[in-house]
Amino acid sequence: MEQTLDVRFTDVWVPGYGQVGTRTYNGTVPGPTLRVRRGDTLRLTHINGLPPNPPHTGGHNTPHRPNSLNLHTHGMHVSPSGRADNVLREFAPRTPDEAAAGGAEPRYVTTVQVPADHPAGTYWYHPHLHGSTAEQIVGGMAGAIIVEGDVDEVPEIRAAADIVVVISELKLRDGRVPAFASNAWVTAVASTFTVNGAVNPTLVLRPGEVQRWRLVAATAVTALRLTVAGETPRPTVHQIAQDGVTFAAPLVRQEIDLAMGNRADVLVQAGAAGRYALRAEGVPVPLMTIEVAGAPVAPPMRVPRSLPPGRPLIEDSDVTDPGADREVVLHVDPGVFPGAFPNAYRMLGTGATPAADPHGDLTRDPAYGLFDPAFTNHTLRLGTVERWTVRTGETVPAFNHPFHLHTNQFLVTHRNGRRLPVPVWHDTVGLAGGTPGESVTFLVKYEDFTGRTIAHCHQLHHEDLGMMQTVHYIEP
Ligand SMILES: [Cu+2]
Repeated sequence: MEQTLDVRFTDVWVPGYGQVGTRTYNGTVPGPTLRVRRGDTLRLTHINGLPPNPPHTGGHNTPHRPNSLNLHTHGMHVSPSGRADNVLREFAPRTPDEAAAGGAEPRYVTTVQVPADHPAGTYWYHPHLHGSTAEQIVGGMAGAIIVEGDVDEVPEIRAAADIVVVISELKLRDGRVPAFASNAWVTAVASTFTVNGAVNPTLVLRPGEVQRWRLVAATAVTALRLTVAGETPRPTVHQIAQDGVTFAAPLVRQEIDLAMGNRADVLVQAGAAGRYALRAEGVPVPLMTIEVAGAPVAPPMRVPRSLPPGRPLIEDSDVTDPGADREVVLHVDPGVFPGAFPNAYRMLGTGATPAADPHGDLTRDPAYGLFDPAFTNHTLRLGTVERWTVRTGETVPAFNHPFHLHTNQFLVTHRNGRRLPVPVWHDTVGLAGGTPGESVTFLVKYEDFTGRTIAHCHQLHHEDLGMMQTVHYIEP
């Protein structure tokens, strides 16, 4: 599968909002949906038509190079090295001299080999260059990746309309994304939520119809608790996959929690005619209006009883090195640094980036627990199964630090120390604050791909400000 992704500032019409001038893939928000089959090669050519980067004088854990990018195939189990899903590359724009001389806009080739046994499901892509990720994603740079395969052949699913629902969270002021110039940016600039590039579009189902929605939380800042609102009988939501991995059977859900970066595939079963809304808790405007109208489908469409599971489960007894339990804490220390970015966004616990001066005041140490690309926080040996516990150090309940590990999906077995009735595969998992903040425990097997990549908070401005670690997958 081949696709050119032309990145430049574009004027985009956002229905329900108006004209927006922003960085786009191919002139649209969201970018094009990429469909691949298991075993295919995804060949992407990025053209960076953005202007030269402004000079940067702040530290490396403050926003910088807003017009450089790269590519992340979020959630996919593919190589993080070379010209594949390598978020340590930089796709720079022209330099000021090159732009002044009218030189060609640079092109960058990415080749992602999708394994033949890759779980079929819903993934997404976005730029992931440290220092510029948040500003680019809140401008709408994101798109869905669909990996086609076995689950699509289930008769009830094959019969359902396949609808990609990309939820974007745009940070706009007067139709522009203000530069990420201070911590206040996140709260001072209101979020505008769009579905497939429109504010509150309408989706129509017929009574008795079942549609498959691929919900993508292409958001940077806000965790979404989704519900279908309206008079009963409301359409029924059956979740069939989380983060691209199909369940063993559909699960009826009253609400769907999507932290930033999560996906959920759902089968939506429409009953009586009526108007309903897909709502996110705390967001005043519906994300989408759902209209059930027209001639009933006869006989009513069905939801399958069982599904081909996307990945086999792993067990606690598979943990190969019981001494290798990792515990990671995502924690913000406010008011540490001078200037516009006073907060220290840290990852503490196992593998934390060490302090420059271990005898100094750790809370004032700009190295301690912050991202350092030259330091390896976690060395992870292929073939081993490990257990991680990740928790948040936040006391404010609304404050969410979603944890995202690149390259290997992980099986969440516990939340807040309690075993889940059914463990769930994730690549990103939300951690709400509170007293105490939430924790999750997961099992992960490092498989197939060596290389250096990252684990980080998917509240993406936190990542740009240092809430990120390096992981190094190595040969057994
Ligand atoms: Cu965070």
